[in-house]
Amino acid sequence: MSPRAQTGESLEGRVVASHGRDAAVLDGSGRRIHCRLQARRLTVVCGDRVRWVPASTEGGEGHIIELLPRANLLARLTLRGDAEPVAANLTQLVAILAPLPAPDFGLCDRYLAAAEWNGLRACIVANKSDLAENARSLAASLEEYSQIGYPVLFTSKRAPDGIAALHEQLAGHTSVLVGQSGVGKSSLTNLLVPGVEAAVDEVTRASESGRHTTSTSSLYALPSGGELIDSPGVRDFSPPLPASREIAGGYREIAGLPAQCRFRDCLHLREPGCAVAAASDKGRISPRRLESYRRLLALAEEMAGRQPHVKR
Ligand SMILES: Nc1nc2c(ncn2[C@@H]2O[C@H](COP(=O)(O)OP(=O)(O)O)[C@@H](O)[C@H]2O)c(=O)[nH]1
Ligand SMILES: [Mg+2]
Ligand SMILES: [Zn+2]
Repeated sequence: MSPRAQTGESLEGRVVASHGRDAAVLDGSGRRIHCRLQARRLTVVCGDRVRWVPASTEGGEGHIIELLPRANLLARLTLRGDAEPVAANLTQLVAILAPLPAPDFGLCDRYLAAAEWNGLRACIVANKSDLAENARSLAASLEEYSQIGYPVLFTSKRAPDGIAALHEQLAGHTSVLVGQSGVGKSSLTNLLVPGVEAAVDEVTRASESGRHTTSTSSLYALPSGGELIDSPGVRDFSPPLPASREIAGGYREIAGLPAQCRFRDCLHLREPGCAVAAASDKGRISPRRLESYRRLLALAEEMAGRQPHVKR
């Protein structure tokens, strides 16, 4: 596009839904504008700040011409090894688990690691607490997370007090709800955001022209002043991985251990004099979390095209 076409016309907005080349943008007065992406190379996700230009013909339509700098970006690794953006400009990640589908704690660890690397606050929500028997064993498994400082909240679409506590946790934050398909992200969103169903319909309609199916994220304003992003369910998730020595930064109990390993560059695998392995032997670090860290490290090495350290 020529620079002249942009002059004096572009406005700032916030992406509240995106789907292929279509996006819904909130303008300064809270009006929802259906926008198309102007340039091929542009991709936007929920939470993005953009500059857009109203279409000359109809009202309520426009083109996104520029993506403004992101404070942070939650992304996922695709099977091909590319980083695919999920949501931007977040302050909190909410990892949701449930007794059903069977909880995947490795998945939860990878979400939490993504939060740590992005400097986001994080908490865990154990949903479907009405499924009594299984919910109790889930609660027991989640103790290792509360021990390392992650708030663990218990919710059910049938119990208002859990929802009230979740409201408090979300107040004033831009939060993304993440977790396996079927844990209840959308159900919780419906309980947290009044009138959300209408907005969901609107997003679906705006994207009907697209060739893709409906899985998409949406950002909603919370009554408490925060914002909530409901992300599409996943079967698996890994964030793009940093260099090997930075993987531990995704595991706060490992990163927070006073540096007492014999080797300064210890990766806490099988090095002699490893303080992390010792802490795990003494029960101060969860052996499961340490194993989860080692698996993620092995994946990082594999992605970097090196021989993994762990060969057994
Ligand atoms: N028993 C029970 N079922 C729930 C609860 N929350 C959601 N569900 C059910 O779990 C299924 C998946 O919910 P959904 O919100 O679509 O999950 P999402 O894929 O994470 O968005 C639906 O059948 C919901 O009715 C809950 O608190 N208790
Ligand atoms: Mg959903
Ligand atoms: Zn070590």
